[in-house]
Amino acid sequence: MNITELTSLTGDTICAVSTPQGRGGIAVIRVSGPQALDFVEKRWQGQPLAAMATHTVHLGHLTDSQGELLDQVVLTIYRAPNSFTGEDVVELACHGSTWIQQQAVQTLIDAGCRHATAGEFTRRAFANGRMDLSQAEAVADVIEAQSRAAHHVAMNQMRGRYGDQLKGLREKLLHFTALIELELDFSEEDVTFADRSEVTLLAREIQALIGRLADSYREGNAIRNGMPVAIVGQTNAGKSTLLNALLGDDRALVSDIHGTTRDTIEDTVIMGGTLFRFIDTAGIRQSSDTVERMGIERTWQAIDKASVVLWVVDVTSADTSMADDILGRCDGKALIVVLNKTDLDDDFAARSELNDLLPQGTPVVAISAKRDADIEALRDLIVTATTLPNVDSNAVIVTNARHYQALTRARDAISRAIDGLNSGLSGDLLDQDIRECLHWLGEITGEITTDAILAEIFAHFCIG
Ligand SMILES: Nc1nc2c(ncn2[C@@H]2O[C@H](COP(=O)(O)OP(=O)(O)OP(=O)(O)O)[C@@H](O)[C@H]2O)c(=O)[nH]1
Ligand SMILES: [Mg+2]
Repeated sequence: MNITELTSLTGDTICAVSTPQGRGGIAVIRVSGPQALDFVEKRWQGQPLAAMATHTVHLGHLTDSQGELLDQVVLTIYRAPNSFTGEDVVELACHGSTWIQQQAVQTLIDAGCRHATAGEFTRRAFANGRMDLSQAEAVADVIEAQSRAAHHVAMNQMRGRYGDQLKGLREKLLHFTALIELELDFSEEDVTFADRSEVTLLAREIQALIGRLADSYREGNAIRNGMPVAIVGQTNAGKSTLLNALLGDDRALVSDIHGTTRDTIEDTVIMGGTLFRFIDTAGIRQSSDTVERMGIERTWQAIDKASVVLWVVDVTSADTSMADDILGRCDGKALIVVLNKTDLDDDFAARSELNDLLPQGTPVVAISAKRDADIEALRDLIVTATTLPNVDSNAVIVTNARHYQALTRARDAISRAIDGLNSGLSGDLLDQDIRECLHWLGEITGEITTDAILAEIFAHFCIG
């Protein structure tokens, strides 16, 4: 389905409560569509809507279909095309009782509106060219953002910086195809494009730009879903107790039985303005139990995916035999050694042979997870050990898994084109790779998309 067909779907007028579900001081009901003004007029007592200028605010009353007064409301009018959806939009701010909200929506439906589906307002904004698909998706991210960093990245995307970069890439690719086609035009005369170096240079530039965007996803994912911090160590070291202490919640089961945690347990918390995702793991030990071994395999995977690794060592039974295995997996990650149960032995750090095993400069912190002692010091270490992306710069950071997938495919396609250039592949075959690259970039901004993809994207919106 293309955009023109989509637009024809937007013929009716929709309404929905746009503020969160439940009771509140006020609630806002949004109406959008070609008959928004007519339908609201039927239930409105106040200055006629037809006489209102766009972007103005009016006090009046909303009635039910019998003409009974429902509420005093504040009406804001946005005339097409200068509205969020690009259609005529009316927003009614009423008192936020759940009954008023229900009745107000009901009376608008009786007047001719249809109840909006999830994401429909934003989908219309996209269909009417008010924003590209990446911006529409950013609307959901802005609503979902739980930290300053996530908010900043989503705002950047919603304001279109990302779309601009993709547009720039698209233009470069089109220039590339033009150069290749020029070569094709001359192919009958058996002349190859005199100098392919210009084309190769351009292809490399495109590859680097796509690569930078794709690579930013690791950071982007951490910003959006939480910086992953794996809590690992031998069984009974106090990992689950530590998870609970960091979360301030009894999230994981704790017991003195070795091997209590079998599967990874995750939860998020904001520290220093950043969202962290703590992952408690199955304790590492030799085990003949199949299920426990599966759990320990997940522990290693959790380390691989983590940005920060907390290696919890029980000072009363410190076993350093796993040091090599753990250290060997921590390349490029922030490792913090957490000496736990110091309430039972507070002298361990001084006489520990662990110090010789650790790479120089590895931060070591002594705590008691059970007594909640020195957890704050550990929190500080985690925050400082994490290299947070500089979100204040305006660099575009990819946070969306769908975009990452499309970028990876676009990168594969441009890499194939570069290989083809190096091996003297004919122009028409190069052209295919470039068109594929264009296709994947177009999927991100929504120039190329299917109705199924759109339905999937917008279904994840709350009403909005
Ligand atoms: N004295 C003391 N005991 C602790 C401390 N932290 C944890 N414990 C105890 O150590 C035992 C094991 O704690 P868990 O948090 O279940 O240990 P774990 O590392 O998650 O163990 P597995 O899930 O089996 O790998 C429990 O009895 C805890 O109460 C501490 O700081 N001091
Ligand atoms: Mg545990």
